[in-house]
Amino acid sequence: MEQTKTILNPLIEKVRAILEPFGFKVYPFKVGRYNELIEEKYRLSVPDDTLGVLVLSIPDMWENAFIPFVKQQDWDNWNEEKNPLHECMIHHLDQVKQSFPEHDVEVMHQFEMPNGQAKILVQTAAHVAGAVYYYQRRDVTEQPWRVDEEMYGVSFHPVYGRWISLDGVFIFKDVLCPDLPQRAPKDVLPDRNERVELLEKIRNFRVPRKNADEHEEYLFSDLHRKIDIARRIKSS
Ligand code: B12
Repeated sequence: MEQTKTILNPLIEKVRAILEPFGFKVYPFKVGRYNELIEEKYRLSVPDDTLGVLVLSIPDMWENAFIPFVKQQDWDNWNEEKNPLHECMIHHLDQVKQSFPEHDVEVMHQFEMPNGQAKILVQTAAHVAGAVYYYQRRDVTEQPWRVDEEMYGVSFHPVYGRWISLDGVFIFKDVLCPDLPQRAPKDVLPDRNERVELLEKIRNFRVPRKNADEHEEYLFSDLHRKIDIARRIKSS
């Protein structure tokens, strides 16, 4: 195991240099801080001081990563069971893994659901990494909802609001980061009523740019239509 004081900054900078040009952002965190918040069944079986790196994408990812990826694919032979955006994520996150042959890196994608259970809870990971505040029911005082009403939490980015995707996490299994400072995420909605509104109806909120229309159309389409959209992009 390597202590990270000397290697942590260059390591994170290297991950940034690989991913940021494509519209991704990366944030380190200590896995123990993630594990201590969540139920046992979601915990990652690594020592508490293990280095995790959260990856999220901002709207630029569509033009910088997805469209170029789509243009490179052979759509006549596309496997119709594969989600093009997921394949794009696999491609880019694998580039990072391959750039660290000296380390034991596990890539966990947000869409991985072995046995129907998310492998990684990216909203909690993004919160402990200080990247994005994860607003949950528990963050609202005097809750206006029934106890049995399901309210999903929302990660709300200080700049892009909801126009982000929390894509996954790298676990550097052989890198310990006992001295990594914990950064609190920016609480951009300290007001109770704003939190209620966010959880009830995710809104646009002072954002510099939203997802492209085609990006949104993609996200809200079934797989068949997603592949059609990718084919349309390729031929445009
Ligand atoms: C399964 C899933 C769904 C399911 C169920 C949703 C759910 N939240 O359970 C369904 C299909 C309904 C769904 C729908 C959508 N989803 Co969804 N979904 C997921 C997925 C893959 C796993 C979520 C999960 O299983 N959570 C399990 C539950 C138990 O986790 P939890 O509620 O957060 O509870 C934990 C925390 O409370 C934590 N905890 C406890 N105490 C504390 C204290 C603190 C301080 C903290 C931080 C945490 C914490 O412990 C709990 C676990 O033990 C995630 C990606 C991922 N891998 O995380 C995306 C994800 C949550 N979905 C996302 C999106 C965008 C959507 C949709 C808008 C998609 C769409 N196009 O329609 C809809 C919106 C639904 C809605 N009304 O909000 C985004 C949310 C982004 C964001 N800004 O928050 C995610 C993160 C995917 C992504 N790429 O970014 N989704």
